[in-house]
Amino acid sequence: MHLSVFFRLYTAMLSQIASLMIVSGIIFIALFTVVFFVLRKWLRRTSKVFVDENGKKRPSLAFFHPYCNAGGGGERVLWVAIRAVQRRYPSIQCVVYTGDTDATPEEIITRARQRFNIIIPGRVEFVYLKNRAWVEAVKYPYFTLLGQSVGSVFLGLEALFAFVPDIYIDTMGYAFTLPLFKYLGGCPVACYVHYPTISTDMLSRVSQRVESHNNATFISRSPFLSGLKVFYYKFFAYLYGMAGKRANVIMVNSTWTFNHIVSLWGVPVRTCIVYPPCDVAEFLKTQITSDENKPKQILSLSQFRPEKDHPLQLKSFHKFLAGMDESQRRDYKLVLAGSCRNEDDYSRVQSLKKLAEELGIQNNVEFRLNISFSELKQLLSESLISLHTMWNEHFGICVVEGMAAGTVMLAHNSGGPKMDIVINHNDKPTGFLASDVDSYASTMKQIFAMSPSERLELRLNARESLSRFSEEEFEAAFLSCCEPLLKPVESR
Ligand SMILES: *[C@@H]1O[C@H](CO)[C@@H](O)[C@H](O)[C@H]1NC(C)=O
Ligand SMILES: *[C@@H]1O[C@H](CO)[C@@H](O)[C@H](O)[C@H]1NC(C)=O
Ligand SMILES: CC(=O)N[C@H]1CO[C@H](CO)[C@@H](O)[C@@H]1O
Repeated sequence: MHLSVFFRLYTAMLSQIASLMIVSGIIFIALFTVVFFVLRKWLRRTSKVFVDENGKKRPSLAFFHPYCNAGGGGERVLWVAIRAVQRRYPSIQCVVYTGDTDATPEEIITRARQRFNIIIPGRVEFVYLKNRAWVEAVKYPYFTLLGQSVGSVFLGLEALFAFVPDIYIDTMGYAFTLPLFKYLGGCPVACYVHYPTISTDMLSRVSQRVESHNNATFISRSPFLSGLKVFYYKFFAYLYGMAGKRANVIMVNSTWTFNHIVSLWGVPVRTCIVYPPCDVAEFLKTQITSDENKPKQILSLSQFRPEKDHPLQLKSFHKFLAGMDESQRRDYKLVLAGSCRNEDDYSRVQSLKKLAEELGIQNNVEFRLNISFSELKQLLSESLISLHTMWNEHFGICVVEGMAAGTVMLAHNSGGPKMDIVINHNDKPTGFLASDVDSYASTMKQIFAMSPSERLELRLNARESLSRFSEEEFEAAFLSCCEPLLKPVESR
């Protein structure tokens, strides 16, 4: 008897609590929705409006590029994109969110002109962000990925409260700002990705417990901590994908990035490759003529870093020379040119010299360290073959440079050289690919055996193919990807 009373009281209390929770949940969601929409409306209403000389509102396109004054490859992309938009859609006002609070708009525009030779035809409006430190890695010694991402959302909020654009483009890879601008800002969003914040390579490295950069030994030693780290990476990759796939237009800078972004974000139909403009103007200045009077010289141009795989170059060259008699061998030379950044690089050079001696090719191999740009151009102009051996390089700007300068390219059959650069043009080859000592050695032989006129045809074709990486091609591809966003606001 007692028990059943107690039981009835108990169930009554439970149902009270449940209904209370449901009601408060509904109230919370309703309140949140109201606040969200009021905030969204208020942001847009109070935001700055640009008008033309007739007092008509000008649509705005904002670029999120907190380091717009840095002068690197990413900034070249930014300025060429702005110039392209201003030329095609003069009615659209371009805006840049920047954290370079120490530079005036004039200084930033002047630097773009001096650094990249890019003249911005119209006016660019700058929105200065004070809290750029929120996205700097040094602030987050642990959970760097998550820290920087949360930081970027706060920086994005600062940007959004300062100005609400009609279209938003992130050009620095802060994918978590995309949903913010899309939902709270209420505008279509696009992004240009140079490099995925997290890559599928990283995921597999952690799960195989390999020590590498940003590793800690105590984590890779312990299965439990490694497991946690894998979970953290997977969780982060999931969030990254959820944020990234909000973009209406996704542009990536290479096939490598395309593959990673498609596997993480999962929207191949909205993802397109837009090659960034490569600065090879200096190399294009040299005339390409017959190489019959050039010395039989192979040039390898790269920093002395382990992944560049210089030993493969020496071994291949050794194999190539192996079948020749002494008088023939004397004609051939391999030049390894590159910069030495530190002690490690320097000791690598020492061991490469030792390897050359062991192989007995030291008289045919020359090392040129820390050469100047004019020496580099000189070397390129007097070499017949450019040699590249790095496995799975994401892109390979040195491969583009070698082809622009008119050498016959022999690159590694993987990564960027295989997918993006040394590919047929006009159905004709633009260079050669190899993957091991045997294939490198036999391809060297094949190239030297070609007639100068055959090589000339290939070299000219290679240079012509590089127009894919020109500013004109970039502009055309960028505008055509963004047209679905830009066209509607232009005619509004
Ligand atoms: C794409 O961006 C990454 C990171 O900046 C860079 O390493 C790579 O070379 C770029 N690709 C091209 C085609 O420039
Ligand atoms: C090459 O340059 C680097 C940095 O400028 C310097 O530290 C290094 O000592 C130089 N190495 C040689 C061999 O000149
Ligand atoms: C950042 C870091 O801790 N890197 C370490 C990763 O593991 C290698 C090999 O043990 C170390 O040399 C690095 O210092």
